[in-house]
Amino acid sequence: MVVLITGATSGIGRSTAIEFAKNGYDVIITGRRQERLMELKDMIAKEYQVRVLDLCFDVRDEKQVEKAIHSIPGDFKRIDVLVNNAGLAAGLSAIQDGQLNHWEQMIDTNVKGLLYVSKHVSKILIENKNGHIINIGSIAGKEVYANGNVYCATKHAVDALNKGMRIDLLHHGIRVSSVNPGMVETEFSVVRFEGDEERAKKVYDRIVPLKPEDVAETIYWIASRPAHVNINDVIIMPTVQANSTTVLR
Ligand code: NDP
Ligand code: 8X3
Repeated sequence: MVVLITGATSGIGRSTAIEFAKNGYDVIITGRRQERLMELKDMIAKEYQVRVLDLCFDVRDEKQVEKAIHSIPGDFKRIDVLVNNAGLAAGLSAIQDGQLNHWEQMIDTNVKGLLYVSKHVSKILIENKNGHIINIGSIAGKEVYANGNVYCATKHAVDALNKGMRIDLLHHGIRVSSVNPGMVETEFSVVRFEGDEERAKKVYDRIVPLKPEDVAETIYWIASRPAHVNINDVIIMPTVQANSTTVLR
C-alpha cells in the first residue's frame, strides 16, 4: 500500500507519514523543505520496514506539481491514498486591512495547490481503479470567525471541493473524505504570525490543544475502513474547544 502526503515536513503531515509507515504503508512525502524531507525519510526508513520517496516541490506551481507527480517511479505509482494536507494561514486581519500577499499565498496554496495535486494524482488513481483522497479542511471551513475572512474562505472552498470530488470520482470507485480539525499545536500559528513565536504560543495558552498525532490517527482510521465504507467528513476538536471562538481557558 502507498500513501502520498502533501506538506509532510511538519505538523499534521509529518505525523500522518509516520502513522501510515507504522501501519506498513510505503510513503511518498512532499514539501518545499528538502532537508526536512531527508530527515523524515531517514527516520522512517530506520524505524519502520517501509520504503520512502521524497518529492520536493511547491504546490502553488502547477508545472512543479506535474513534474513531481510524473517522476514517481513504477511501484510507488500504485498510490492508494492521497492526503491533501499542505496548507497555511497567513495573517489575521479585518478585510479592509488584509495584505494582498497573504491572501494570494493562502488562495494559491490551500485552494489552487490542492487542485493541482488532486488533478494529477486522481488520474493515477483512476488508472489504478482504486484510491482514496483525504482532504484536510478545518473548522474554519465550517464556520467563520473575526479576521479569519480569507483563510476561512479557502477552507470553505476545500469543503466544497471535497463534496465535488466525491461526486466526480464516484463512478471510478475512488473514495473522498475530509478531516476538519480545530486547534492543533503545530507550526501553523508560527507561520500565520510570520515567525512571531510569542504570539503563536499565546494561541495555545492554558489549553490542551490537539496534537498532530491525534489528527494523523483519525486520517489513518478513515483510510483503513473496509472498502465499502466511506467516512465523508470528520470534525475533530480539542475537548476544551466548542467551536472556532469558544475555548475554555
Ligand atoms: P504546519 O505549518 O506545521 O505544516 C504545514 C505543511 O504544509 C508543511 O509541511 C509545509 O511544508 C506545507 N506547505 C505549506 N505551503 C506549501 C507549499 N506552497 N507547497 C508545499 N507544501 C507546503 O501546519 P499544520 O500541520 O497545522 O497544517 C496542515 C494542514 O492542516 C493545513 O492545511 C492547515 O490549514 C490545516 N489545519 C491546521 C490546524 C491547526 O490548528 N494547526 C487546524 C485545522 C486545519 P513546507 O513549508 O516544507 O513546504
Ligand atoms: C486552523 C484552525 O481556528 O485557527 O485551521 O482557523 S483555526
